[in-house]
Amino acid sequence: MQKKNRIILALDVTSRADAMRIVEAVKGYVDAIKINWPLVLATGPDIIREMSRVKDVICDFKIADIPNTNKLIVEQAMSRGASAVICHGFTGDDSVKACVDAAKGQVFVVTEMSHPGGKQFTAPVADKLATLAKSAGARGIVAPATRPERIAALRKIIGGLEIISPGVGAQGGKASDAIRAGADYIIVGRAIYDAPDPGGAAKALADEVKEGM
Ligand code: 3DU
Repeated sequence: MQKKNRIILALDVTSRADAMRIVEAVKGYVDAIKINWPLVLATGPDIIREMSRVKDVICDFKIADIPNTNKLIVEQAMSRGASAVICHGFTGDDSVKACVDAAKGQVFVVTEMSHPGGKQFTAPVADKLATLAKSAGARGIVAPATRPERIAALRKIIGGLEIISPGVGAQGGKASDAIRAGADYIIVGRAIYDAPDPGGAAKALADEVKEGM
């Protein structure tokens, strides 16, 4: 994925027509498309291939199972054109390594989650999850734009790994704060796809990202 606008679109819509319309409007302002269960369950797994023809696709399946099941899930995503996947780390190093092997390293591990409940169970172990991501050979981590100070702290643990950061807009985080704290990319869903003018909203965020650089 080309690091240009530093925005990953979270395409959490549930119709193919909406997905196509939004991607057409914003493709000049985002570097990748993140696909989660709502879109895949609504339209079928071939949407991964279809979107991958427009932009790099990250499959955010929050994979969290035993190593063999993780491997099977990752193989299905990658064979349909995904460039990377997102997995949980609380399942342990063998499960994360199974994802890393199956995705040839193209894995982001969830650390502290961005929503309020993320403080309950994920925040206390986030540093350990970041350490695990590094030792397992992952490409990067997912860290909260709603708590930029945590992005900065996790950056110190992972060094040069990538940070992709959800929580901008609808969850209250600011794009420029997340980038300034050390995020490589912000992940944005509703603030783009629910906007009356998704293209304009994505452009405004791209401008704001530049402010944070
Ligand atoms: O809040 P938004 O609409 O901008 O969407 C955020 C996306 O990022 C959404 O797909 C969600 O599943 C994902 N995500 C988080 O919001 C928080 C995390 O800690 C990890 C992923």
